[in-house]
Order: sequence, then C-alpha cells, then structure tokens
Amino acid sequence: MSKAGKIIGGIALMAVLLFAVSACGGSDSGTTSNASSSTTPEIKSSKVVMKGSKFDPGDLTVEVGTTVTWSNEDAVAHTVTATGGAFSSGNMDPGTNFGYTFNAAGTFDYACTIHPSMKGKVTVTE
Ligand SMILES: [Cu+2]
Repeated sequence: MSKAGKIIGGIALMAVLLFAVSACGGSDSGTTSNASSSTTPEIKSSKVVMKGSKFDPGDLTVEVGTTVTWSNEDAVAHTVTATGGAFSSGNMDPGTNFGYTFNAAGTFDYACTIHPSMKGKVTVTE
C-alpha cells in the first residue's frame, strides 16, 4: 500500500511539474501570436513629437491613408493647425496626442497657433 501511494504521489508531482512548464510556455507564446496580420490591411501610421517648441520631424512624408499622431512631449501647450484648415487639434496640453488620417495626396503645411514660428509640413503621396 505504501509503495502504491508513493507511485501515485510521484505521478501527481510529475503532473504538477508538467502543468507548470506548459503554463509557462503558454504565456510566452501568447504574446507573439500574429497569424492574422497577412489577411488584414496594413495600418499605416507615423508619429510627430512636439518638444522644445519644435515639431520632430518637421518635414514628414507619408502615403495616402496614413494616420499621423502628434504627441506633445513639451512642458507647454501647443496646437497642430493646418494652414489650409484641413485639420486642427485645438489646444494640446503636455502629454496629450492628436491624430489625423491623410486620405488625399498633397502638401499640408501646419503651425502651432500659440507659437506661430513653430511650423511643420506633411507631404502625402499616392
Ligand atoms: Cu506651440
């Protein structure tokens, strides 16, 4: 009886160890699943950082359909306001973002209305 109990105990221990190993492996592979990316359309995005009262990059070229996100990493508020009125972020406090999707080709000059010398440009290509 005691020998059988020892075997059962051993099997139980192995089961616990196997479970621990498989659970660990499962959580590792879970973050790398990217199987459906080939069938979904590519999401194009680009980022402009606002820092030191400058847009970086100040001159950006993207493809039609790209969403550009401006991120205010400065200590003061800024705006992203298109010269032609295509888009306007309004006041952006430090730490906030503004996104705009460019669905037409062209050149879009913009500036910060608070700091008129703070200028940038997005060129959108087909
Ligand atoms: Cu500004």
